[in-house]
This record gives sequence, C-alpha cells and structure tokens, in this order.
Amino acid sequence: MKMVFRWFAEGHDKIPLGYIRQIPGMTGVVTSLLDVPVGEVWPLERIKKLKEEINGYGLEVEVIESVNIHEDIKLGEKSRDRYIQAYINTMKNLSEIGIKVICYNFMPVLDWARSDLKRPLQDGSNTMSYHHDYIMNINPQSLAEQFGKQSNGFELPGWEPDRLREMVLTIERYKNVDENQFWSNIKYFLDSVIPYAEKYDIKMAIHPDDPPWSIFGLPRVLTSRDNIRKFLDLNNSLYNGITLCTGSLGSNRNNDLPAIISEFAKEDRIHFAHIRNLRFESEKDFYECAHLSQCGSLDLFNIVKAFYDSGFDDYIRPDHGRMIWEETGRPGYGLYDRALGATYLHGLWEAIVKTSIGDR
Ligand SMILES: [Mn+2]
Repeated sequence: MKMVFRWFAEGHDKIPLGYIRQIPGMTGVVTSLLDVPVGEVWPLERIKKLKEEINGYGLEVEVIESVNIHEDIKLGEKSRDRYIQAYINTMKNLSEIGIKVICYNFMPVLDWARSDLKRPLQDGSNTMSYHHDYIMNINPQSLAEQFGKQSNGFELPGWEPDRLREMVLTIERYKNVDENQFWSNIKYFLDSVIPYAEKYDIKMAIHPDDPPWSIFGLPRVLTSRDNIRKFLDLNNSLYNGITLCTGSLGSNRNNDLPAIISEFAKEDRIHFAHIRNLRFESEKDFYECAHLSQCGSLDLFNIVKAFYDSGFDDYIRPDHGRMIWEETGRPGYGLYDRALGATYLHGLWEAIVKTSIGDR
C-alpha cells in the first residue's frame, strides 16, 4: 500500500510540497495539469517539469487525478475520435514519466455536487455538506455561482469556468442521450483507450459518481455494485478498473462498502482508493466529517480491513477533510484534517497487518 496526497500543483494549491513530505508515511502526491483545456494533449515538457519538482521534495508522482474526458466523448459525438486520440497521446506522455494510474470520471457536464462548501460544525470547524432537496431545487448555474463565492478563490475541479460557460447548452445536448446510449458511449471510450493503457502500462481507474444518483436530469451510472460490475464487464482487461471512493459510493446507504471492496479488489480491479467518512443527517443528506469511524456513519476499520484482506496493494489517499485550526483553502482539501486522516488510516493499516499475519 502506498499512501498519497492530492496536490493541485503550483498556482492551484497553497499547500507547499515540503509540508506534504512531513506528513508521516506519505510517499507521494496525486496531481494534475488543471490549466490544460479538456481535449488537448498534456505537453511532455510540462509533465516532466512537474515530476522533477515533486521528486525534488522526495515525493513520488505515480497517479494522475484527473485527465478529464471531453464532453463530445461522453455524448458520443462524431468528433469524439479526435478527442480520444488526444487522450491516448496524453497517456503516452504520462507513461514516459512513469505514471501508473489515471483516475478519471464519466459524469456528464458537472462533476461532484454539494449544497454547502462551508457548513459550520459544532466544534468550530467547517466542511462540505449535501442536502438533497436543496440540490433538486436549485439550477446548476446558481449552484456554480454559490460555489464561486465559497471556494476561497480556488477554481474547483469539475466546476472549471470553461465547462460552466457552456453548461446550459451542454445539459440541453444530453436530452438525446438516454442511459443505454450513455453506456455504449462509455464502452466506445474504453475499447478505444484500454489497449493503449495495456501498451503503456497505465491502469485506468474510473471514479464513481458523486453523489451516486442522477442530478439535474443527467444520466449518472457509476453508482452501485451492480453498475460497477456492468462497467467492468464492458471491457475485461485488468487495466480497466476503478477508483474506490468510500465517500461517493458510501453516500448511498444501500451500498455495502466492505462487500464491494472485497469483490472488486480480489479481482484486482481497484487501482486507487479514496478513503473518507461522512455523517448522515437523513436518508440522502450528509456532511463530510473527520475520517475516524466514531465521527461518522461509515466503519473505516471494516473498510480498511476489506482492502487488506482482499490483497489490495495499490494507492490510497485520504479524501476530503474539514477545515480546522483556522485554515482557509480549497474546500475539502486543506492540509490539517487530511493529514490527520492519513495518519489514522496508517494506524488502522498497521494494526490490521500485525493482527492478520498469515491470514492474507
Ligand atoms: Mn473521491
């Protein structure tokens, strides 16, 4: 298991790499080139420089989160072949700097959604929360404006300005794409890129939809055990895998996380894990709490044990944290609470390893 930390790169993140290096047990960062427009090839020179910068702090960079997928690919437009080729060229460049995993998602138009990025908690911290009725009754443009005011000046991944400018038009284009068509667009993408993933030795790890149900009338399919199975069956290569995000899948109470982890990790189809906790406030309402089991509704011990017992030996990162100790920063991605989360996950892992010798 390698513990890694999401870092948004110079100019997009205020946490210095030198601080990340000081988090106990942290081996590397997960990063991205946020300013390359979706659909364009990531220049080799730039990612070489990025790698050198990160390596200069004694940290590895083996996972990219995310290389975004052009909307024309998701919509199944004729122009998709051009964007798929660009994606493959980016994969080739990433393989040259030793990237092992690409995390991506196939959510239409918008990425993740929350109703509040700065929900105050009783202990004086603040966090991101989701209230279903609020999301069902707001239009995406108003939500984007609210995010703009609450994001402390950071451009949020999944809510980039170039994506939002055309949001209304793009949502309109999905009126002609039903769920079956959407699945076949996913398969077309997989069958195009997975042979290159094998060639370049890069595991593709799709991130589940967050939250795992339809919003704004758009199809969202990476939501449950059955749909993950359907997704993996579209292309049987081991290079076609998933990012197991406990927060995203866990926000649907019907998803049995240890069972899902166990099933897919045993088949070596989980290449990357996002581990965090959340606390339910009603059926579909929740806020993102500290990582500890006692703070939330998910049992992190059983989750981490399911990874270990299934032979999982890939990358784990602590996921969203609260803002604590007066920190201001990118919502969900402060330094302190995620560092505490990483240390807690290390503690669980060590205890499980030392009490399971010979079992695995
Ligand atoms: Mn995640």
